[in-house]
Amino acid sequence: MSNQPNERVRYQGVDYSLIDSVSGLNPGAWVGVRPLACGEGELVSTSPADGLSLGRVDRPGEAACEEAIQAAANAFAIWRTVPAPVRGRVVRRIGERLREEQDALGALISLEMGKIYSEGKGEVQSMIDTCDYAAGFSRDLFGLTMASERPGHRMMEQYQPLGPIGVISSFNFPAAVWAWNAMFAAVCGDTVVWKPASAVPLTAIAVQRIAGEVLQEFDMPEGVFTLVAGGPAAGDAIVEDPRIRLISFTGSTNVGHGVAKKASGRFCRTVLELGGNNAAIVTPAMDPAVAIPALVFGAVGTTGQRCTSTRRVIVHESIFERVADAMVDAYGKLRAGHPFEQGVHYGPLVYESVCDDYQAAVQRAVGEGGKLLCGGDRLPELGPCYVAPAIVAATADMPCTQEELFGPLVYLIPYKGNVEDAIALQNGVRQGLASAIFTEDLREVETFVSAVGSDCGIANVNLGTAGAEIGAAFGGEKESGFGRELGPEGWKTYMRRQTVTVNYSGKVAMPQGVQFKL
Ligand code: UN1
Repeated sequence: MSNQPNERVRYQGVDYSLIDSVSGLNPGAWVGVRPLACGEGELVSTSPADGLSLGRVDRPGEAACEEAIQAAANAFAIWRTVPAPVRGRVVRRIGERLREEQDALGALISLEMGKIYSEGKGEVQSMIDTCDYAAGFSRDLFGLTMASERPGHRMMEQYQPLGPIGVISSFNFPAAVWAWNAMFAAVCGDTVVWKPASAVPLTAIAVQRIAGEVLQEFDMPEGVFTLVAGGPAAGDAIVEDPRIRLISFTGSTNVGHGVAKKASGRFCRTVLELGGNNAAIVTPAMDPAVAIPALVFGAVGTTGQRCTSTRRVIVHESIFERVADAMVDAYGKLRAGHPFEQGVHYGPLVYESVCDDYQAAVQRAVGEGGKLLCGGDRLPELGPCYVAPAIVAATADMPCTQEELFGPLVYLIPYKGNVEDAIALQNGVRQGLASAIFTEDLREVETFVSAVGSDCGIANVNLGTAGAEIGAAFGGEKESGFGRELGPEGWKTYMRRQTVTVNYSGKVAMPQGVQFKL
């Protein structure tokens, strides 16, 4: 795939076609295509790729948040009555619009967040696929009927729209996290209030405008999709507001913990996609032609800024040197650079301060006894946000290996013994999002995916930890979060489950043989 965006995206002059203006001030809050009055100060969105200012955002305050949430509540009253397959048509149309805008939106994602252009476009592809998928199941949303123990009674369960939901998304998938939640929710009859990460407000504004235009086209309520971008108070406003019936939060375990506490305090449903500390096990029965490229993409792809990125490679001691050499060798072939540059494997980290954290983490690993095999430096010739990915030979007892660092730092950890010993190391952390094993040995594969195997939400065999497909449920265990996005029956998360019992017998009957005569 070319790393060059098409001519509609004028790099540097920046006419992304999707945001209002670069010289002007982009409103941060929207109800459909209607901008709200903001005025809480200005946020400048700057590209980590080259430090260029991409656009200015007028930050929403409390009043704008209130207006957005109320609009979502008002829209819900109508949207829930629109037949689900018709809601599905709206979502399908959003998918069509995203197809048309894939290059421009992919480029905006790459510039604002820093991922390489093929990943920027890939993120939009994931949104398109989600729209197709959600449009398809808009004719499902099915319940079951059950046999009643009472004569002349029928029992069934059905799924009803839940209400306005809040999507609080992360910087690393600035558009797709919204789609994964909002497209499912919209088909289910929910309305969506979106609070994106403050590093990526322009991408959110572009997506909001596309979705808002489709609502207009279908003459649907503008408040089905609302946005509050760049406002410091927006996250709390959504989490604490009783009108919001579900919070889907993607971000750090730390912040997620606060969200979970507040939301559960008011008995609000949550989906939490939090940090991973993902391991890949490499056994002596691995195929290096499969393992090495997958390990490198897992650790370095998206500059190590996926919650599914590979942080730990747990290698059998007998092949440790071989795997370490092969990885160092592969890292030598990696090219960092501007996301639009041809042949570049990874772009910048999102902020300069993240580079400081990254270097501190490398130092810490060395301080705890790790051996730096390669990388770890800044690449100032490229810009202040670029770093060279690091490989550290470590041991599982080093405290740093228990924590997630959001960047391209991977620990190579030896294991002795058999696959059970490797699995124990893998599972021996607080997180449980994604995991992988590289082996051609059937016994090892089956052990890894058995009840005593990986304890993570995702268990991959002969593929890396990162790079999930939307057709399967996505989510983690332990400190990596709660609930699932996407996948079969993923829609149930966004609906209210209701048991219905109908008595057509003309008589009164209690269950369990209870007698109650008047
Ligand atoms: C993937 O690895 O393809 O924030 C998906 C994240 C995740 C998505 C990762 N919610 O990184």
